[in-house]
Amino acid sequence: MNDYTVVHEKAPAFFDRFARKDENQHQTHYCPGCGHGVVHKMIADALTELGVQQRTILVSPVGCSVFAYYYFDTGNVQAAHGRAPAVATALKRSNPESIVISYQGDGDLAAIGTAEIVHAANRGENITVFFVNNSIYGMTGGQMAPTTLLGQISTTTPWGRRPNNDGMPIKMCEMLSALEAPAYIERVALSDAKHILQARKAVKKALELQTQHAGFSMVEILSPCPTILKMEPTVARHWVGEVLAKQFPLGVYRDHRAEFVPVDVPQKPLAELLGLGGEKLSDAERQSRRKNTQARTIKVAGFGGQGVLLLGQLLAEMGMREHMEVSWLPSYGPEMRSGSAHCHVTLAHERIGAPVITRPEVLIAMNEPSLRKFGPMVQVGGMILYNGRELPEDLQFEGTTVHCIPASQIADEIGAAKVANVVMLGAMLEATNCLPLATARTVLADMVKNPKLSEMNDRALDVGREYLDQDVLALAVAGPDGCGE
Ligand SMILES: Cc1ncc(C[n+]2csc(CCOP(=O)(O)OP(=O)(O)O)c2C)c(N)n1
Repeated sequence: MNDYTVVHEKAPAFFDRFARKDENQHQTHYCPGCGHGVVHKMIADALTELGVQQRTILVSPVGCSVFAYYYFDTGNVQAAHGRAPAVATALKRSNPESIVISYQGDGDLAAIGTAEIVHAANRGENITVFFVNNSIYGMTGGQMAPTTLLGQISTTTPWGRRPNNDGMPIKMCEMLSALEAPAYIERVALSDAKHILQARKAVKKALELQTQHAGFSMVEILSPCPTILKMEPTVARHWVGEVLAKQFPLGVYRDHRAEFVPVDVPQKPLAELLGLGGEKLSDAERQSRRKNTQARTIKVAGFGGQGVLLLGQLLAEMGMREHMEVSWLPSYGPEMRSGSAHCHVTLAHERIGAPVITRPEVLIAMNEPSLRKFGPMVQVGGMILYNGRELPEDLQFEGTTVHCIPASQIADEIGAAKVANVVMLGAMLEATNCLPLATARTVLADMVKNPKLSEMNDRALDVGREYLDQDVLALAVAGPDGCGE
């Protein structure tokens, strides 16, 4: 009698139904005999066996790998060509408990994405990479890949790959195992049942190591691509074992499980590393500090040279010192000066999901083009602080409080045009109460070393606040849609 049961069922980690047009629903995206489906099944089974499906995020970049998100009932992120290890790094670092998989083809990983994979491996990122090496660019119709064999014909090597023209096939396992950080690297092949079982084990082991915080793991899977190689599926499978595996020897290239590379050591908070108010706060202290601050999404916009990006940095710095979660995302043209520039600043009490702000609560518009461009994006109930005496006649922002502060003019009177951003900072702090004034003073003093400028900044901060106060009074008379004056 058998002591095992054969179960025919869909792997639980797959969706019940994959998204295809109804007339194609009977078949997957993959060609008959393609290795991707086999690798999918191995990963899906391993996720179930390890009980990690619910916390798994799969990154599928460009190539036939991209179809993976139609099948895996996990978190799915699509990455640009070659960038999956970088995206996986961000996902893992921001969600350390997640299990992050980078699922890549050979064109993706070993050509356009060479830098990303090398550096992710070198940093010992605690992610798992499944590298499906079918020796060719499959999705785009058979161009040469870095792993194409010598003499192998492809659409870009019609006479066969020649070393003097096309270089030698790149062996990624060998190359990455020259680095110190990776924990586990193995090459397997989908050539026959025995090797497929070996591949299953390797896939599971790589994922298991990630659950143990062991560091970077990668399994290279030599895989058939019958359509592009123009072979019958069974012939393609044999070719993988008899030809491809000769060039890319199977085996374990790195296994640090026993030594347990300590790449996941707890890190100090950034503020502490930078020597910025890095005191440890208890939850209660943090809670009470929150009373001094308010979460805000802020966009600062103007032209290069107006201190737009610096103003964003000052705000982020202040938030950090107040133990807030902060992000600062700059955006500027290639010009050094006078091009448009803006930045997104999030001051939050919770972890920040994404630094991009599409609908800011507060806009600091340092010039008219920025006001015109970003003013309409401000949230209803939000606030615009405009560097100008009054709004241009044709502009109105319904449901938004607008304060006009002639910051550039005030800055000139103080003695330096460049403190206009600090005038706006003073006004903004007064209008929103999002950060304590004392913190602004300390940050300015720490960041601006020139004593004369420092004095002017202090003055600018105060004048900005005072101007805003008058403006609020005037607003109470004029109504919320215009600038008070
Ligand atoms: C930036 C960029 N360059 C080129 C392409 C075109 N492109 C799509 S798939 C692919 C090759 C993928 O080959 P591989 O990673 O080996 O995956 P396979 O399809 O063989 O599984 C290329 C070059 C693209 N989508 N994006």
